[in-house]
Amino acid sequence: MGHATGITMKRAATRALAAGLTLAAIALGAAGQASSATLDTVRARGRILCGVGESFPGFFAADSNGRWQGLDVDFCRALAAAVLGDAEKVTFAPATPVARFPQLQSGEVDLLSRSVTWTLSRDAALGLHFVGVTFHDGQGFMVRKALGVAHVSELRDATICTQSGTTTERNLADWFRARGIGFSPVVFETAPQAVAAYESGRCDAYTTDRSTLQARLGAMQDPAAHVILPETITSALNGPVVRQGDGQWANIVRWTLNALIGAEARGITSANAEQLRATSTHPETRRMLGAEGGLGRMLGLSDSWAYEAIRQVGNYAEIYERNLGPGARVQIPRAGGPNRLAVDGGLLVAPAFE
Ligand SMILES: N[C@@H](CCC(=O)N[C@@H](CS)C(=O)NCC(=O)O)C(=O)O
Repeated sequence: MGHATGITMKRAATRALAAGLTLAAIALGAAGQASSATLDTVRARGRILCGVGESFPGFFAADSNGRWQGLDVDFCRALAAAVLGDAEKVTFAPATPVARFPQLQSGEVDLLSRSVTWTLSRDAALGLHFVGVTFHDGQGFMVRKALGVAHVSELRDATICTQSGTTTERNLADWFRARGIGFSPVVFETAPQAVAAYESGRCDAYTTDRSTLQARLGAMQDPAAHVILPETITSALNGPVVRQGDGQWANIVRWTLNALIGAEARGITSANAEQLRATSTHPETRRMLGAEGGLGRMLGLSDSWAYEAIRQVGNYAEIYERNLGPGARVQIPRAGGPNRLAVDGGLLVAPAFE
């Protein structure tokens, strides 16, 4: 009896503590929301400013009508739908890889969404904050077939074109140094300069993320004259970046990405989101679509934030297929690669919507 009472008392104490923590969390949440400088700025401006690169078809590139297209571009449209209720309320601001971090640090843009590789020094020492992974990539090499090279290790004393201010430049040096293989880097600020130099024969090889190699190969004068070597020398986790110190904005960007991936996992699409919001009985689907749970308010947004992102722009699979699937200008098959849901053998997974 005394024992049972002890347990009951402990339970009561635990409940009281939990209630206290919940209240503290709500108070903190409210304070956090009040201090999101970026969200306040975005709301006052009525638009999101999205930092992209100059041109990388499939990820970020203006089409013949001047409209930006790509996986990274669509992520910013989804964010605009989540935050402002309208996927079109976003302005794209291009910059070179060297200029992109100052562009974000100075407040010129609200985030970067442009194949930025997540590294410790960028995350910890540049005042930046990586929020997730939109595309799992890896560094590769392209050579002219006539060079007769089948592996990266055969590029001894080769001249290799790459871009400055990138992880690619650093990884290239690390990989060759670790193996005691000599080479000459030829570094350019923009991708078109690096590709043009390689194509004109100034370099024996061109190295960057494999997705870029694939995108550039299709646009070369004679694609059949070049080959992408089989080795991937490092993995590259690419995703959106915000400024450090605005936790609420980081959460909004992170959970918008989680919503796109989570929607694919739950079978929620742009076509069925409206119907599922009205009729689904699945608790997580209902919370994700704002039919119950108040999750949007916890982020400082409307409860229909994820619903608007999915309805207006689509889930991760729809965004991927639109920009990189069959029929797209650049095609990177999802099958067999890392950019599939974990349940399908890939690396994409979303935390719980609860
Ligand atoms: N992911 C690597 C490489 C980034 C990179 O080289 N990006 C190029 C190729 S996608 C780029 O932004 N090109 C467009 C431009 O130069 O404007 C990094 O974060 O450093």
